[in-house]
Amino acid sequence: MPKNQNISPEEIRKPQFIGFGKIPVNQYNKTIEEEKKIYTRDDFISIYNDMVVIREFETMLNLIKTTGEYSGIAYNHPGPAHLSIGQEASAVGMAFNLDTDDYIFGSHRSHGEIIAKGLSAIRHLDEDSLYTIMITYFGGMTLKVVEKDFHGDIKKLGMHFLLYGALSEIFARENGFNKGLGGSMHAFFTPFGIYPNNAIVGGSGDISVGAALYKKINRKPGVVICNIGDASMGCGPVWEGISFATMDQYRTLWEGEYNGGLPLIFNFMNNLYGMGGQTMGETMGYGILARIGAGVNPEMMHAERVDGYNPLAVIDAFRRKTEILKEKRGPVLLDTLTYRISGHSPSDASSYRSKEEIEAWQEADSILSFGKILIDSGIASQDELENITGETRELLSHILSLSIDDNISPPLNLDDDPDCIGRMMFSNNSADSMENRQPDVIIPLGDNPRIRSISNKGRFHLDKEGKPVSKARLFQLRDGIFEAIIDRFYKDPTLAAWGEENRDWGGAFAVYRGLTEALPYHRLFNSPISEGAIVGTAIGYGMCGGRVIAEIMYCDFIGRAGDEIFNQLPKWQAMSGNLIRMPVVIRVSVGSKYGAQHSQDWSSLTAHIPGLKVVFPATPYDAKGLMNAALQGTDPVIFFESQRIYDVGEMFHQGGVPEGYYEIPFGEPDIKRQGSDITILTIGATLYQAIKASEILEEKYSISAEIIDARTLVPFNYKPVIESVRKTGRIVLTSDATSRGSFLKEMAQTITELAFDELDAPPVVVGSRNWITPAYEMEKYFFPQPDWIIDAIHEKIMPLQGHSVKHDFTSERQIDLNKKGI
Ligand SMILES: Cc1ncc(C[n+]2csc(CCOP(=O)(O)OP(=O)(O)O)c2C)c(N)n1
Ligand SMILES: [Mg+2]
Repeated sequence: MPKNQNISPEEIRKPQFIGFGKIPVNQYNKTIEEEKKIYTRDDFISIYNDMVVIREFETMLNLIKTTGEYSGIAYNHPGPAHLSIGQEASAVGMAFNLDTDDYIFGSHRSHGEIIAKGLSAIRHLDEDSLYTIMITYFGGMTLKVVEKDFHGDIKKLGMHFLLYGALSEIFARENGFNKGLGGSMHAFFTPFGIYPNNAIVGGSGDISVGAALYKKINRKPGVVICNIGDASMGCGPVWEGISFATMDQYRTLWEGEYNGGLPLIFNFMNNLYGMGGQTMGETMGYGILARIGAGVNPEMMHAERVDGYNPLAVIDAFRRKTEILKEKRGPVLLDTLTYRISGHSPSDASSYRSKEEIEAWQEADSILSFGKILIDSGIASQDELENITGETRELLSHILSLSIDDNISPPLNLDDDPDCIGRMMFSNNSADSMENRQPDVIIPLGDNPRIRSISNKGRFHLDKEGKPVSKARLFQLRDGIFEAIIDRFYKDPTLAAWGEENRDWGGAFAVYRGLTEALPYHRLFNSPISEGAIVGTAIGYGMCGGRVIAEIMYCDFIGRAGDEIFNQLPKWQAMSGNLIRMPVVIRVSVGSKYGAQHSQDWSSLTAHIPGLKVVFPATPYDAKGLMNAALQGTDPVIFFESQRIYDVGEMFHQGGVPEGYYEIPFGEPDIKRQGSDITILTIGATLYQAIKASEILEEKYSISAEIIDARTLVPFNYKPVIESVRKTGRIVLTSDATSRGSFLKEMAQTITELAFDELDAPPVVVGSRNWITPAYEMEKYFFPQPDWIIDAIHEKIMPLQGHSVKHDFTSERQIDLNKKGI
């Protein structure tokens, strides 16, 4: 059923004013006597202890970076260390009441948050669960180190484990929480609810929204906290994430228990600076960051500024705000005011702020002030607090010596296993579904109107008499993709899909027609026009354990999701030490007819990035089989679809497109036409131009061309291509991508290297021109045409008897065009 929310001109054109309510700023005013009724003595001591542990941990790192030693232990750490000395109260306050079902995401400056959340998780877990987590993590290799000669209880062991796992990660050791592949800016530990920290400023701004969606859509307990800096409020992914998280539809359209806001807090750790830029007074205009919430939705995102120099104020705010989330009234925006006493990094000379300012904040230091409150109110003695500091120093010296010992904590052994990082890029799993429960659907699969109409369609392009099937009766490429997707929606309860026109409209190019009738809102919904967040939320959803299909309407728009596609989606599996799974399929439609900003094939850009699987089917049979494989796997897949061929029928696979389930393995090119004189390797829709060229070559020049459809760009098995070249001695490569720097060039170079002795001529690339894509009327001058392929063969590979060229493919022209940059 399409939604029915009529927008009446009469109503909407009425005059009115928008009113804004008050946003609380530093309104916490409880006395310690009042707080004593809430917290036990142990709670107070824990809060103090956790702040001291963070402070000492980072002081140790600072000393190592600046003096090369800590407590007489020398070490050189060449990597980054963005310290949060001064910000401890905000981290401890944030984490204090969270348990392992609550997930935090962070930034480049998240050591403090990791430690605070880890210590809080240890406190919340029972001993058995804690020990199970530690003993099973990477087969217990991290635990083994801290367990040796350890005396104490499991909780204390947990603390050793946390600090050792985090520090070894920062020092790029295999025993680190992410096998040393995350490092200081990305370290995380999901069993404690510590999700990826992000070195890209604002990177968590949309990923965390996906995590909250995962919890909501799959009815998982817990909330999500997105810890990001004040300066990240200038970043696109943060704004897009906020838009995505505050869509009206969660309340207006999502039904039953799915109705209501996301369990998410955007927690801005507001230290008032973004490197050297002062966010209040210089680089931003919000004055008080919490103001931003006022404009976003009528609830003003329940925005509030809280004094992050007082841990009790922060705990109080988080307690109140998580209640709001539990009532499904989220998301929330918190402006947690704090100060970074340390430099941005240890090499920062703090030239952008005055000594007086730093000293004033040092004087107000949260650990000193909180310690004083504890002493003055009789909760702890000076000696007790000093003991905490002394014991922490001792513990950290011990942890440091374990982490830097090359025998105890070596880095990954790339000498013995040179491919180990490479292998961690992918999981290469096969999983019918990500969870075992009944999927939420509205109607039985057999009742679906699209399924019914498809059942009457011709699954091969010719009928039994060998006559072409009419377009209206033909099973098209878009039907192949649809069949694979709807099948998975009925198999995998976690599968959800979103994009700009996914519901009602039926997907921008009608691939999803029939899904709206089948699926409730929480499994298929329209997103804001936020390509970054469309992909970013899919990443967060995937890394938490859900399978997802996100749609980018035109390939040209992947630029808008650049960071998400290039920096986030491909990397988290490896940066987790291959523990995280990323069952995320990004469907990208490659346009035509719509000119320079809607008709570009950018598959090469994605194939260049390690960690993505890249697919580009050109036939209905391949489209269905490859989509099935994409949805069966748990790796990120960029699934390209050409708008030129959404309506083609199956011409190659005898028997047509099977009705049942089948997979086409990634990486295997397919011979679409047998031949003996020349090989033509195609990517995407150009297959059909190559077929026409091969028919002309046969008829006019008696040349038999073998056509290989790459089908997948990454991974790719070169063997069948080399086999073909061994037979033909010649190869042309063609696709709709502009030729300079394209994946065709990569393939041509690789084939030259692998089959040099088999080749009679160099591989020749026939791509699109290195221009803007012109209007439809001029497209034939831009995209490869059959006669281009023939001219290129004539001029570069073998003269064709009696052929006269129309297009200049000579070496001279190639040099000239390159010289001109076209
Ligand atoms: C997209 C991006 N741009 C620039 C940087 C370089 N950089 C690292 S931290 C930082 C400042 C971030 O400020 P804020 O978000 O307030 O966090 P803080 O460092 O204050 O904790 C910058 C500009 C980056 N890592 N990512
Ligand atoms: Mg900042």
